[in-house]
Parts: sequence; C-alpha cells; structure tokens
Amino acid sequence: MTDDLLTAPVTGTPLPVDRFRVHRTARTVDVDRVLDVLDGRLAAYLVSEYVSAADCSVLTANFANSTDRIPRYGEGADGVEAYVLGASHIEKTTDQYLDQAAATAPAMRALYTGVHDPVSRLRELLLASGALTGRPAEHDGRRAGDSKAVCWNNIGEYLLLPHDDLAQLSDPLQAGFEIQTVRRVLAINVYPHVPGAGGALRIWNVAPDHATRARLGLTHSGYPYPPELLTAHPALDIPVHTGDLCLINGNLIHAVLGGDDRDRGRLLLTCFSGVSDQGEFLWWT
Ligand SMILES: O=C(O)CCC(=O)C(=O)O
Ligand SMILES: [Fe+2]
Repeated sequence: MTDDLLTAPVTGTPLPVDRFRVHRTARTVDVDRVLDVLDGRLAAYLVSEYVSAADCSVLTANFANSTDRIPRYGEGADGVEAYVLGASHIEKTTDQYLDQAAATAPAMRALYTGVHDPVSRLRELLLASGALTGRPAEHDGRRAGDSKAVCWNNIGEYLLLPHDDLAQLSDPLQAGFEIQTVRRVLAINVYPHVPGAGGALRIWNVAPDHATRARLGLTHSGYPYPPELLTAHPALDIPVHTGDLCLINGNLIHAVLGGDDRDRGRLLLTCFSGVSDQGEFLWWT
C-alpha cells in the first residue's frame, strides 16, 4: 500500500449548501423536519428540552444503577471505550445480533422504568403522523433492538472518532438482513445526561464514496476516518445538552467531540433507522 492511499483527502457527496444546516425547535417535535433529515433535505434537527428534567434524572439513575451495563473495550481511558446497555449489530452476524437484542430486552425495559421511553416516543410521533409505516427490522421472525444506551468513556479530542453510520450496514456477516437495503441512515439520538460542555456532535458535509472507504479499509465499518483527511469539507458543530433530541443524517461523516473529566458520564439513548427497499421505515441498534 502506498502512502497516498492513507493520506489522500476523503471524497464523496455533499448535501447542497442550503441543506447542510441544523434546524432547531424547543420541546415540540416538528415531524416534517424529521422527514427532512430522513429524506436527505436537512443535515440535522435538534429539539432542546425534548425530555423533561425529571425523566432525565430517572433515566440517568436507572442507567447508573443497572447491573447489565457492559464495558466495551477500545482505545479509551483504561482501555474501556464505552459502557453500553442493549444490543449493537456492529461486527456481529445477524443471528448474534438478534440473540443479543432478545437477551438485553429485559434490561432495556428496566432502563425505561418510570418514564416514557423517549426513543420510542419519537418513532410513535413519526408513525402517528401517517407519513410512514414502520417497525423494528426483522429476520426469520426475530426483531432488532428498539434502542441502546451508550456512555462513551473517552475524553480527549474525540469521544467518538469521525465515522458514517451507513457503511456498517454492508457487513457480509449480515447478508440478507433487511437493514442492508437502507440507503440513508437517520440516527435518533437522545441525551438524558450531558454533564459538561464537551461531547458536541460535529458533522462534515460529505457522504464518503466507496473508493475512500476501500482505500482506508473501512468498507464495512465506516470507522474511523482520520480527522486530518476531512479538513477540505465544511463542518457543523452541534453542542448537545441534557434533555436534547438530535436527529442526524448518518450518511454524512460525523464525530463526537471530546472534553475533560467533567464530561464523563454523558449518556446517549439511540437507534438507527431508515427506509428499506420495500418503502418501510425500519429501526435497529
Ligand atoms: O454519542 C453521540 O452523540 C453519537 C454517537 C454516534 O454517532 C454513533 O453511535 O454512531
Ligand atoms: Fe454515528
């Protein structure tokens, strides 16, 4: 491999400049703006105070008290990249993922004890609008997870390095899983606890092309793109706060910016979603 393969800038498709922006509302969700992100007409939509302070406290305490949190090992402090509750399809076979979704369902129900699950609430709003029909992704009669909870344990420059949420759908381990037909990922992110000023989302205006992924060895992961290869693309920073909902076009490269010790404990509730080749709105974790 020559050096050029690893040092050439990331190339791909941008959103038109007038679409590369974040729309904001407080408390109320404008379903049309969610559809704008889903359909590629908007980079991101942030709803502040989406979750009440009382529900944020309950969710944060439920997560802290859960005995089912699993450390995920990576590059981070003490080698622990994140604490995760719930299933993740990344780098698993479809069956392994669906097994994990079933096994973690009781822990996820426990996480939402005493609150209306805010990730489901967003999907309920979308489906109630009549604009879409939807369901969790399925395979052989078994269903994907509804949400997962993630607490990144890294601090420093990035809590999570630049990546896209689309490439991971192409993993040959999941051949035939219906999420592989989704062409644009809508990431549904809810933040019950953001203790510090760090942990902002940064979105670059580029959906990477196959050639970029291939030369960087990221064809089926979309993670991580070296930040120094992204400098030619405009970027949008979206600080997130306790109670926020942030919907993003996950095809665009994005990252979670870092922080310091005060940022430890930032809690994310999330699912991925998108429209299948059958025209159904699907979600998974
Ligand atoms: O932690 C966040 O705010 C976003 C995480 C993210 O982009 C992902 O898990 O794909
Ligand atoms: Fe992401």
